[in-house]
Amino acid sequence: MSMPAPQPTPLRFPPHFGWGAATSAYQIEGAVKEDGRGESIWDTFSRTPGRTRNGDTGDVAADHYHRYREDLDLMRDLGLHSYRFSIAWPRIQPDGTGAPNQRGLDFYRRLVDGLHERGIAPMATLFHWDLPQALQDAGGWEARDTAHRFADYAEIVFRALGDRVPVWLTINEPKTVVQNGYLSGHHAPGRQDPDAAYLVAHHLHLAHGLAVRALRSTGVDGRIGPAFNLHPCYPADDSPDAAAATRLHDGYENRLYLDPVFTGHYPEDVLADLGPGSRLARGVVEGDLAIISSPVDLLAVQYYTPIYVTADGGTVRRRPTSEARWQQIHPEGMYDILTRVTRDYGPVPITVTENGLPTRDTLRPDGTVDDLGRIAFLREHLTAAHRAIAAGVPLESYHVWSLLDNFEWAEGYDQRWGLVYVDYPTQRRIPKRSAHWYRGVIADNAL
Ligand code: IFM
Repeated sequence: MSMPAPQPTPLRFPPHFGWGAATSAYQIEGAVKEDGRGESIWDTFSRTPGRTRNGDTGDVAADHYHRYREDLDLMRDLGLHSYRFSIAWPRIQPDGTGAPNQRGLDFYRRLVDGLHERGIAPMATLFHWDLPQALQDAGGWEARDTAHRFADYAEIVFRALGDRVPVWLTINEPKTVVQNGYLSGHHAPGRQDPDAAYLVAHHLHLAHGLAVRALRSTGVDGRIGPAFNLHPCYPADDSPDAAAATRLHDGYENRLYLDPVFTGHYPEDVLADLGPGSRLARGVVEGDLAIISSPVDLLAVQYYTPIYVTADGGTVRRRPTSEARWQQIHPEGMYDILTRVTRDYGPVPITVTENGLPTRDTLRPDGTVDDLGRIAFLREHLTAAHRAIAAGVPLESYHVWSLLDNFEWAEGYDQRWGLVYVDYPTQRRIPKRSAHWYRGVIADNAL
C-alpha cells in the first residue's frame, strides 16, 4: 500500500494580522465634475493628447463614486479587514485652499461609515497624486507654500473624518512624483527637470511632516505614517564599481525618502552627488528636518520590483518582467526590503500597502477570469512576507494592489491590476480567480 503524500504545512500568519486591498481616488472614482470637485493635475495631464495610452482619462474610471456601495459589498464578501483608499484633495478644496466643500467630505464620510458597517477598517491616504490644478498653476510642489496648503487640507480632513479613520497615510510614493512627474515626465505634471525634482522631494517631505504635526495638534486619535515604494537594489555583478554604484542608487531610490523621516537627515552621498548648489540643498530651511522627522506611528511599504545596478550606474533586467515593463518579479525582494527597513530604521510597525501585478485578464464566456499568474505572484510574495515576520519584522498588515481594475496612469486602462475585473463598458464587477483565492487566505489566516 502506498503512503499518502505528506501535506505541506500551512503558513499561518500571526493572530490579528490585517488583510486588505488598496485603491486610489483618481484611479477608480470617476465623477470628476460632480459635487463641486475641482480640477486636478491628472485631469489636465490625461486630457492632453499623447500623454496617456489611447488617450484614456479618469473621467469615468471604475465609476466608484456612484458604485461605492457595491464595491463595499465586494470588500465584505472578500472578508477584508482593511481597505486602503485615497481622498481626492480637489473634492475637499476644489482650488487647493480655503473653505472645505462639504459634499466632497460627505462622500468620504459615507464611504468610511459603509466600511465600519461591514466590519472593515478604513486606511486613508491624503495624497495619491491628484494635486488641485490651481495649486499647480501657483508652482505645484516646487513651491514651498504647497506643503503648507497640504497641512491645511489635512487638518480639514482630520477634523471631519478623524473619529472614523484609525490609520492615515500622508503622501503616496513621493518617489514616483519625483521620478515620473519631474524626471521622466511621463506622469503629471509632465516635467523633465532634475533640479526641480529634488526640491519637489523636499517639499513633499515637508508636507508629510506638517501633516503629522497637524494630526497631533487636532487631538484626533489616529495613527499616521508615510507610504514609500521601496526598491531593493542589487549589484548586477561582483565588481567593486557595481557595489559602489548600487549604494548610490539605493540612496536615490530608498534612503532619500526613509532617512529624512526616520533619522532627520538627507543621505550625505545623495546630497554630495546632487552638489552643494542643488535646489534641494538650497531649499532646506532651518527646522525643516525636525518637522519632517516628527515621530510617526507606522511605515507603509509598497513593494513591486528589485533594481539591478551595473558598474557604470546603469540598470539591467535580471528577473522575468510582468506586463508592466518596469516590474521584475522577485519575491525575495519583499523579504529583503522588509528586513532591511527594520534593521536600519528600528522596529517601527510596518504595513504593506501595495503589492501586486498586472496580468492579461480576459472575461471568459462562462463569466470567469482565470488569473493564475496573479495567484502565484501573491502567494510567493506573501510567503516572503511571512518569512520576514518570522525574522522579526513587525509587519501588521498587507494590502493587495488593487481591489479593482483601474486607471493605471499613463498606461490608461490597458493594464489590469485588480482582484476584481471591471468590464468597463458595463461597469460590471467580476471577482477574478485570485479574489476567490484571497478570500480563502483571509478566512484561514494562512497560505
Ligand atoms: O497604480 C499604481 C499606484 O497608483 C501606485 N503604486 C504603483 C501602482 C502600480 O503601478
